[in-house]
Amino acid sequence: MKMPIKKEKNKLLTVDQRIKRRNFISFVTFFFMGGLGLGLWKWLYQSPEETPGITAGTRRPLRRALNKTELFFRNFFSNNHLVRTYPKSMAARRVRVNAHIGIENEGFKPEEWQLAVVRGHRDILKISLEEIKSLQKTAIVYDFKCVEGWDQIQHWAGVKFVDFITHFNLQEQALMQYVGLETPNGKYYVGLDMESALHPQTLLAYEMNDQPLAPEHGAPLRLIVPVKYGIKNLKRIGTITFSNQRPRDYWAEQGYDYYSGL
Ligand SMILES: Nc1nc2c(c(=O)[nH]1)N[C@H]1C(S)=C(S)[C@@H](COP(=O)(O)O)O[C@H]1N2
Ligand SMILES: [Mo]
Repeated sequence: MKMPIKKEKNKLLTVDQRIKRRNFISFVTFFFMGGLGLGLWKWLYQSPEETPGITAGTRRPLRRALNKTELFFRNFFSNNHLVRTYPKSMAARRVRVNAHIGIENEGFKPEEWQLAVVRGHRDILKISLEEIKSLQKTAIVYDFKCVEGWDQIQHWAGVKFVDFITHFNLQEQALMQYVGLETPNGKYYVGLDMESALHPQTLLAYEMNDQPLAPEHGAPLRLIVPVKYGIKNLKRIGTITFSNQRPRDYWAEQGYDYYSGL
């Protein structure tokens, strides 16, 4: 009769040992993972900040990861991809107005406005709205998306950016990597990769719903770049520049993604 009891005892012991072993493994794993996490955190925060300038300050490894994902998506969504368009009847009649940075009306005279295109050092081309309107007009009805979380189907018309480049002989400038656009007072500014600027759906728009642009929508001329979020769609363009370095970008300076593609 002794044997079964002993067996029973052994079994109990084994269960107990098992629990101990599990506990041990759990704790070791817990401390190891915790230590690893802490180590990574320390590594990140002891690594140098990225080169200051265009984008807001972050640690270099983080920016590197961001730039890699950006590159991946730029390769993935090539210029051949067109943004989905809609029939005109679906366009919103009451178009949302979102932000007014750089277009508050202190002293702005639309009738005196001219677009300044910086072709090179001390070489600025001035273009009137009439000249722009004399080029072939292109319209688009698409889903405008703002990073703040709203979207709306809107109808815009103007000249294709790529047609504008051809007409004003800016092909050489268009070989550069970036386009910079700024409001006349320089208070709002965006940088665009050249592929997106030359995308066949990108417009310099002067009409909305078949009417001249309202001031709050960026009269006399605004950018419509359907492959980007709203933040890049600069209202009231004053100056256009070309460069191989990223032009300054208002929201990228605040930490938003520089590319801001869809
Ligand atoms: N000059 C200027 N352009 C701007 C902005 C701005 O504040 N100032 N806001 C941008 C943002 S965040 C969005 S969503 C769109 C909104 O355009 P809408 O007011 O015509 O809807 O304009 C973009 N262009
Ligand atoms: Mo926006």
